[in-house]
This record gives sequence, C-alpha cells and structure tokens, in this order.
Amino acid sequence: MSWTLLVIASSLAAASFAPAVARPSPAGATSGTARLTDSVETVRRTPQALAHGASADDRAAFTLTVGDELVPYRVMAAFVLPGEDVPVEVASADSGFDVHVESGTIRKLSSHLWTWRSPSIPGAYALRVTPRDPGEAITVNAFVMVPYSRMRRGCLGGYRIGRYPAPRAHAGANYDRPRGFIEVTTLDDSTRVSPHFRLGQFVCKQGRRYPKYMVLKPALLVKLERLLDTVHRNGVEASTFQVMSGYRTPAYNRRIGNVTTFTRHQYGDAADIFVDEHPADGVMDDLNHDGCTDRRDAERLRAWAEALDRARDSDVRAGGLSDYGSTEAHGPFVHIDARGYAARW
Ligand SMILES: [Ca+2]
Ligand SMILES: [Ca+2]
Ligand SMILES: [Zn+2]
Repeated sequence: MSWTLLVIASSLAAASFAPAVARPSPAGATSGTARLTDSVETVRRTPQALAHGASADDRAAFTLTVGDELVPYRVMAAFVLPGEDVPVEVASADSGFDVHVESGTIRKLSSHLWTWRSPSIPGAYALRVTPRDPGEAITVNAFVMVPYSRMRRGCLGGYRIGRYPAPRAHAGANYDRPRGFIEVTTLDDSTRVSPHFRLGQFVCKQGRRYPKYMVLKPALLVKLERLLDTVHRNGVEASTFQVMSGYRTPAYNRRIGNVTTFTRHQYGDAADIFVDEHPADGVMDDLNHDGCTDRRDAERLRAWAEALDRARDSDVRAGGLSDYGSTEAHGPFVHIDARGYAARW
C-alpha cells in the first residue's frame, strides 16, 4: 500500500468516530455487571465539540496511580497482563473514594490503596475511581494484554509481528521487549486511551485482517495530550492529531524500509503526527498562516514540541523529535516519541 493510501485510510479511520464494536463477553469475569461496550468509555463527542475542549476539564481532579503509571486525565488507558495484581492508589487528604471494576476482583487494602487482580481474558475493562463527595470520577480503560510469551515464530493469532531485538545493554527498560500485546478486534476501535485519542489511531497499518496486536505506552499519550494543549494555546483548532504511523510491528518496520532496529514505533511510544482539521483533507493544516502547507508547518509543530521537552515537566518524558517535509507519498509531519532521553535528527 502506498503512503498516499495510508494517509487517506488513516484520515478516513479518524473521521469515523463510531462506537466500539462489541467484544466477546469474558466468560471468567467475576464481578462485571455492565456489558463491556456500555461501560468502556468511547469517543462520543464530535470532533467539533472536542476542538474547543478546555484541557482543564480533562485533567484528573485527584492524584491516581494505576500500576506504575500516574493517571493525569479523567479518561486514560492502562496496560496490564492477565491475572496480574495491579496496585490502584489515590494520593489525597480525603479518604472517600470507591473503586469499581468491570471484571476481575478488587481488594481494598487501606483507605487509599486497592489491588486489582486483572481478568484472565484479554480485552478492555473499565476501572472507575469515584470520589464519594461530589466530584469527577476517573475512568481507566484497562487493557489486559496477551503476554509476549504467547508469540510463536514471530506470530500471534495469525498476525505477523516479527522479532524484537535483544534489549540493549545499559539502555534502560524502555528498550526491553514488550510485556504483552493489546488485541485489537476492529479498525474502528474507539476505546479512549486518553481525552483526545482512541486506540484505533495507533494500530499498525500492516494488513487488513483482525485481530491485530499492538503496543502503546501511556508516556506517549501524555506527551501527545500536552502537545495538543500547546497547539490549542497557540490558537489552532485540533480535536486530535492525525497519526500517520503509530505502532509498527518489527516485521512492518522492516517492510517499509526502515533500517532502524530500535525504532520507537515498535515499542509503542512513537507517533508520526500532523494537524488536519481546517480543511480535513488528509494533509497538514497551515499552522503558520502563510497560505500554504509545507515543511514550515511541520517545523512550527516541532517547535511547540521542542518547548514541551525543554520545559522538563515531570509529566512529560523526553524523547525523539524530528520534522519532515512532503514527498509524493505523504505531506509534512512530525515524529515524536517518549524514549526517555532527548534525540534529534
Ligand atoms: Ca488539512
Ligand atoms: Ca504554512
Ligand atoms: Zn516516526
């Protein structure tokens, strides 16, 4: 498939904010009451409504940690393994919080600490933390992944993933092989992974059959949300970013001619993005208002991302950044990732 087709396909996919298609009901669920598709938060607002969405409204009203990850937004994703004991902790002076899980079992250890035994069946399960006093709940769409060890000869469920390189010495946990893979059952998977992004935006373009399998890291989502916030502050309307390339399987990465063995795209913390709202035509908008779309618009987006990395905000993980001009295959875009240290090219 050509890059042009990929861009068109991804913009079409982003245009269809369809509700999530029902997944098979988990048979082993112990405490679920609502059906999955009713309670896993999906994108229901229109792009127009989101374009003006005040980011303060999306921020979590209390400090919540699920597993090792801080949950800074009212809707966020977490990625866990089957049957894993996941700590759920609220840091707050108030002690009145309730935790409800759609599946698996929750145990209360103290007024601020719970542990969630995740279900054994891969899928997306809502975990909701609600303050007893009036206040906004936080919904974590928790994805139970398929463990990495289930991969056989580079394939999982008939889907080709390929080989991950042996972890780099001294490179840190960011270069470890993934713990598991998120199962994606439909192109239109609109399960929200953060206030302005949904799972389907990051799926690898490889093949058309489902299920597909992918990796996604909360650090990327937080960084994209913060960049989108910067974009809004600079007067640009954008309901989300167009993700031209999110997750890439090692097999796909090789096939498209990328020779980088350790590309962040295969670790789920990189995205090639552009703003495409006015007009929504599959290419970057005129961000610098000079009447045309070219590399300078990608440079503008990159400069905003650069400022974000420089601010050294503890929420935002440093990473790679680069801008690209148009070719016959694609329009201008920016690569951004959250590898843990700054990289420029
Ligand atoms: Ca456009
Ligand atoms: Ca321009
Ligand atoms: Zn990239």
